[in-house]
Amino acid sequence: MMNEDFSIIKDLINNANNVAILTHILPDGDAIGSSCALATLLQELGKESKVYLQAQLPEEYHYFFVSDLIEYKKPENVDLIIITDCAGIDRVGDYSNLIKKCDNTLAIDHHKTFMPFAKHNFVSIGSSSASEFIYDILMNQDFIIDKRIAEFIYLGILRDTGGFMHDCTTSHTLRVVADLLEHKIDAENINRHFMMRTSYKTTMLLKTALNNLQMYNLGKIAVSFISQDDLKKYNAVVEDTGGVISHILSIDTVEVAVLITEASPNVHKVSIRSKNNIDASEVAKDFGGGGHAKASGCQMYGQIFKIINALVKAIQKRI
Ligand SMILES: [Mn+2]
Repeated sequence: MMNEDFSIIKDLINNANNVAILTHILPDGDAIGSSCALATLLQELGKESKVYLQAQLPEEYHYFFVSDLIEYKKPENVDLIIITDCAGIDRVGDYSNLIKKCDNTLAIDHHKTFMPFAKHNFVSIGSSSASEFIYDILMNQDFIIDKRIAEFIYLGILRDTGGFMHDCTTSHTLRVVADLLEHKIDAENINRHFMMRTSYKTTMLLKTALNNLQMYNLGKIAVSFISQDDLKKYNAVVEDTGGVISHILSIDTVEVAVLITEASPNVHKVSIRSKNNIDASEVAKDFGGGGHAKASGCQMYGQIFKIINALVKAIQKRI
């Protein structure tokens, strides 16, 4: 069933004693925020409830004290499973088989691509985040939201809206945020910790990328690279380059930014970002990759100068 009355959700919660909360693998801020908000609410209602993760909680979320909410063992004897921020069952990972076995399952999501997989499925594609949608459900059903729950919901909205900058940020989103601020949440510190914090490794990789920056077509195309040696020098991995390409794209003249990272010797991970007219996914497709119009990627092999040449040509023919 899809998008029944929200009162079904209240009934499911009231009738449950032990509730497992699941979210997507490689959880992001919305996954952690929405699932921890629900686990907190359920515990406050006197239920047994945990968020069951399949891998260690990423370090940055240690900002919140969540040891009472997170469990790494497999859920047992649960009578309700709630799955947040998962567009499909394939996003659930190893615990997806539990959903098939459990009688009461409830999916709450906000993705356009949502495919129903639980007994009860609620999706709101107009919501910025699963966290925003959960706030609306909780308010609609007169659940009590305290400061702790409000901070988790704020985290989810903050991250999925890119700090209220992405176009999923609606007037309603900001009204929800206004309500959350009424709970005296520590928005300033959450903003600083989750939006304005970079590791030393990433900062050094940014320095490297800026040193290696090359501009083409009167500054419309910017290309940079990070070698295996650079990664080793800072004891970094490809994932540590996160955020570097957005710095390059932020340069005023730049229409297309490319960052090439040598993931292993002569194997290069290429990230392409575009501001306006040039379709980054088309460029990536030329080299067997793909993605979206504004963000795409591909993998390329061989010498760095040849790769740069090929990529610049592929972008120039689209300018
Ligand atoms: Mn989300």
